[in-house]
Amino acid sequence: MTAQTTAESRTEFDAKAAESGQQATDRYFENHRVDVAVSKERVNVLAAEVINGVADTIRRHKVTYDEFQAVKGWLIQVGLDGEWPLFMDVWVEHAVEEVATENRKGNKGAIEGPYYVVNAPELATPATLPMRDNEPGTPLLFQGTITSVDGAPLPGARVEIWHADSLGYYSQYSPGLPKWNLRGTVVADESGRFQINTIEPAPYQIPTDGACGKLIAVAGWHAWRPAHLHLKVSAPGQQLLTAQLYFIGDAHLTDDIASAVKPELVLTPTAVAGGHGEEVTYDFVLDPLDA
Ligand code: MBD
Ligand code: FE
Repeated sequence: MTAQTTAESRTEFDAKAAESGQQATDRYFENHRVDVAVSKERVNVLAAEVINGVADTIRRHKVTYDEFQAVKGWLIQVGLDGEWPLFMDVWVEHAVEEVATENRKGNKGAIEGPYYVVNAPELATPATLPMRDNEPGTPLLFQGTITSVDGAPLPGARVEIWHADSLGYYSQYSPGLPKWNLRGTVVADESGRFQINTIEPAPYQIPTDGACGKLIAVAGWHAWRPAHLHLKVSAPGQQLLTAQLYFIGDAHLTDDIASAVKPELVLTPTAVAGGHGEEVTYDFVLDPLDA
């Protein structure tokens, strides 16, 4: 299984972590549509409720001017550090995901997080994700079948997959990695089957050197997410599934800083007989578009 990475071995990562926050801001508009119309009625109700919620908290806890100015400075710093994507995805997205998928009959999903990139290279199954020569980490064969809710295999299904390397770095967000390292779009076969060769990611510590890390430190929280694979699974006529998969035995399954673990999303890999590394089968069930 993925070993717990110690704080000592993360020095280089920590030094560069603020850059991944800034990258997530710089790249956000490339990878997301934000020109979505939200009605005046919705903005009025939601903005007023959030603002009133803040005022209620201030009154209930008798927040002081010093605390108010400290928070204002911190909010400014989140933006200067480019960490709004990180903040939103760690502390807010899980609730949006729960609401968006509450009526789903197929697979449970999970949050997208800040490090998705559109248009990762297409790979036929059986696929090996782009990785460096001697990419560190336990080899992992991840395979499964993609079906509809009535059990029919889905031809034309695709698995977009992206994950951190064995030190917790994401390509295009941490410097020094090949552009598409550990990212790919795997095209399943006619019976919806896919096989992906990769390596097991490390548990992930969100950047500790920026404003989000400061909040975590002063609140006495920890910065860890369990090791995870990110996925977007799609097929013609089916709803896109955004999910993450975790690994049994991970120390942070029960206290993910991003509140994004669900029991249905935990993998139990087994040792490959006579080989090296691990393998695991996980099947995806997609909901129809019109549901
Ligand atoms: C990640 O890799 C992640 O998945 C989330 C949700 C937040 C920060 C880093
Ligand atoms: Fe992640």
